[in-house]
Amino acid sequence: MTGIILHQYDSSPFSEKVRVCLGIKGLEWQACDQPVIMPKPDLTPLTGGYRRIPVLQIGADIYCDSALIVREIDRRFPQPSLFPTGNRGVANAFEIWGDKVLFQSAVLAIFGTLGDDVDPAFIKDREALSGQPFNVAAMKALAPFALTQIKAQAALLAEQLADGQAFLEGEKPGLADAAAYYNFWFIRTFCAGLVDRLPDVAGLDGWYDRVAAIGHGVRSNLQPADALTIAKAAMPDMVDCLPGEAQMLGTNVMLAAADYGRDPIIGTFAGSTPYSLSVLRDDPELGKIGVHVPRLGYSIAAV
Ligand SMILES: N[C@@H](CCC(=O)N[C@@H](CS)C(=O)NCC(=O)O)C(=O)O
Repeated sequence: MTGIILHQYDSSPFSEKVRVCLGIKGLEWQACDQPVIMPKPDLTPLTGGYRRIPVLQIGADIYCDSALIVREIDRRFPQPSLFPTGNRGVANAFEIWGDKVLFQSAVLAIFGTLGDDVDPAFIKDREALSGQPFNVAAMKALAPFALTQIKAQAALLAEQLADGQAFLEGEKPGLADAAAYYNFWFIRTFCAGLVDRLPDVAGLDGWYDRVAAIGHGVRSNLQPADALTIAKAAMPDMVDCLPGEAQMLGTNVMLAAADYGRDPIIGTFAGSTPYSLSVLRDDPELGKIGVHVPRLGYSIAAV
């Protein structure tokens, strides 16, 4: 048993990135399905307020954000590596590009195409999440442009595959593949017909099929109530702390995503690495919970 619990929902693109990474490693894991919109009464007691998906739980440790989740999985289960050539910079850059640039175009193309078919409850929820209007008319107008951008991004990806290599970093799949792939998966899942295949972009369809064939490892399902029971019965792991931040240990801090879904996570500062920040929370029902966020894209403030 790996103890990996992924709080997710099947249609979530950032969860698909993690699921492919679990597939690359062939790991056993448990999917704990959470609602697509608020409220999420079985998730926020674990995170302390963070509502986004996916969230990784291992015992009483909670890892927020796919960027931290994939690195924590790679740390605990190093082989096969998500950085197959050891050139971490390449995968890091692919991931940031996939999560920001390509994802933004995918969102515009998908919701601009779905247009008036988008569920009003979903629109209301995502407006609260982003703090901005979910402007269907503007998305509709921008969808054709977004599609041209996706095709242009696909052509850049294809350049990387042009020498006939199977995956973006060579013969072995890694995080770079997962981070690029999930965007095309997102488009195909939600808008079949939009960019179903990309016959003009040599090599891309073959690469997509190879990544899809990796699968998701060995998945079983877990009920949310059981995930809470597991957290209650466990204690969080000890974490390291950067020497320059040791004076903050034990003080009350607030962590929050800086882009959207900024619900604060409040706890006592418990540690840090160059890539992550950790707090310890004392939940009235669950006891001690460690919550970890990436440093990149998250703020920390004293409370
Ligand atoms: N940077 C975050 C972004 C996560 C994100 O935006 N997830 C979407 C679902 S794929 C989400 O949380 N939507 C709102 C919700 O599910 O409540 C990550 O990589 O995990």
